[in-house]
Amino acid sequence: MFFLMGVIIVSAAFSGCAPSNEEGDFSGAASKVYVAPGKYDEFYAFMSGGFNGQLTVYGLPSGRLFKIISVFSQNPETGYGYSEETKPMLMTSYGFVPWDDAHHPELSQTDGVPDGRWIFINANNTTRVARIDLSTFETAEIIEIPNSAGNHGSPFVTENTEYVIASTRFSVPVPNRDVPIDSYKENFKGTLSFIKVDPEKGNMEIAFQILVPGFDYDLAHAGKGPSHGWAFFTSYNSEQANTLLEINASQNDKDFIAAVNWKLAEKYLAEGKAKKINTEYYRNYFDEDKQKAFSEKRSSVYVLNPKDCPGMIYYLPTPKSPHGVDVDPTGEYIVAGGKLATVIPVHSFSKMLKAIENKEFDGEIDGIPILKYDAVIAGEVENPGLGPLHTEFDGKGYAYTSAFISSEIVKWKLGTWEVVDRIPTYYSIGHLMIPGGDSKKPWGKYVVALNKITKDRYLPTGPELCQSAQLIDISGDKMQLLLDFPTIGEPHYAQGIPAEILMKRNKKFYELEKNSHPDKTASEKETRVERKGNEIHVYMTATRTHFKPDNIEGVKVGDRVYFHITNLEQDWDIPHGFAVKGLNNSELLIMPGQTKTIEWVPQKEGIYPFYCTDFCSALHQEMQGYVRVSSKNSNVELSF
Ligand code: RUQ
Repeated sequence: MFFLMGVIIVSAAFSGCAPSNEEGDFSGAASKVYVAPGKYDEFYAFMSGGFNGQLTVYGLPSGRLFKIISVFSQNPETGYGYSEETKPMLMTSYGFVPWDDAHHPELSQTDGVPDGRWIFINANNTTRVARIDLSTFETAEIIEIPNSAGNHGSPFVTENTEYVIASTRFSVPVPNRDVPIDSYKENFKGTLSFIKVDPEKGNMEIAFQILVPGFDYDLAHAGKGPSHGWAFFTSYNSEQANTLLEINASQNDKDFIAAVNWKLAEKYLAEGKAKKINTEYYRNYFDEDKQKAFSEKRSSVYVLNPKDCPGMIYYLPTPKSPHGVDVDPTGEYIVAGGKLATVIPVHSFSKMLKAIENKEFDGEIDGIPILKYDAVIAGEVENPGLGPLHTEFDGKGYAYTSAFISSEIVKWKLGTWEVVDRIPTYYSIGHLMIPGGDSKKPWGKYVVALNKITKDRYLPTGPELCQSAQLIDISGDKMQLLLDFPTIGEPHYAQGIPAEILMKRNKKFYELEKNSHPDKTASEKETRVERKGNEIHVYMTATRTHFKPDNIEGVKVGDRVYFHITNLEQDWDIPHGFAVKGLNNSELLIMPGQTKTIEWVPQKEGIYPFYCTDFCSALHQEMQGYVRVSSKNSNVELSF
């Protein structure tokens, strides 16, 4: 969350909003969100985990939480980031970074419509983008973004997921180096990154970056339909201040949306116009055949400079520190959230093309022409509430904008720009989400308000309260509040998709036969324990209702013990867990057909029980065993 309005946030939360005990009309609301036992929700919703670093999966309209997908943070519930198979996922050029601040999930699209193959999410702090496979709901890949700091305007997709786009919130020296901070204006630069996505496998590579003046590039969205081939990025701090941004970065009347013609950028790249910059970053991926993650180091990236690439990028002047930028389903309107502005400016893509043709410029910055505001503006929404941030669309000609300071959603009509309805939110809404609401084909039945401040909405839980979302029915003329539900971590953006699209793709288990993990144990006959110097490798199987082997002797204090456990089950919903007394990092959770490894270094002699941590059958409580640990110089033989 931006800190610019810290002062206003507090006052809004205390006084600006209606109290939550105000009478509301909730008639019929209960039956609209009630999903009878055994029935399914209509939509999946994916919510950013914020500073929790993960991605959460909810059902709509019930607001029930189904899963926390481990992405950027270690998760002891599943062993993610602790098991040897998943640790490489969290490698970066700064070493092992097992936490992040995840903001914006974005579904992959085909023809501008969410297709349910993958979902991407950004890491804001240690600049990364993850891709989650929606057949397994597991993180398949994480790529680090070089020459970036505060990977906030990310990871939005182009119409056919050709690219995931990303921008730097903080400008920094490119390449990064030791310079005085007050040399900001001369040394600090922004980058706009284009990450190529393999159309079949989804693998990501940084195709190129565009070097831009040192503003703060905040958010982004790609064009669609007529604007396919373009991408739009908001920026603030065109003053290029490096201190006290709340005063110094809000002086200019207008900041900018950067409009990038990425098809032309591709052409310049092919013509060799890009410079290769040396910089280190990682691409990590989970190989489903080997059931193991791998890290690959990259050492350079291609960077295009607008000065060498005429026509590749333009600035659209946009009032007062814009935050969100959203493109309507037709691809014609580019809506900015001017967070300190008194109107919502809407730019026209077709007017923009004309203005470029007619060279209606108002100067330039570092080779980037600035288009005239009047030449590109389609309209301004008046009286949009205070602090407009983000806009989603219902596919029926209406737009819904979150107003952070006045805590409300404002519904307005595309083309006439008139406000037709508004509804308070509790409190301080940031993003909002309509399933498919940033695509060509919104499923415009609900909008979810993602609120920053909870205050008195729930039973109090000490100073720290849960984060919160609200479900609002938008099927009629008037919006109707249906449900409040808590979220895990600060909810930034979210995505939604009809459940039936994802249910068709769902994988029930991993096929044991396809598992080519080097430490797989294919059957109970192959189970064994091996010593290699002071390493002990336990090749163990798990199946209802026992581990094999279940009695291990001959381990010595200080040995590095690796439990490589293969779950032999081939059935849905039968994971096995594993924990041994004194194991000080995490348990393991092993899906059917998977192999997982955990390292354990016993410190004291004695008997150490182990057991299955995830209920699996009537004899779950019998699924256990013992390790005998002897002193360093004992002569107990290895046996199992
Ligand atoms: S940001 S509001 Cu990433 Cu708008 Cu949270």
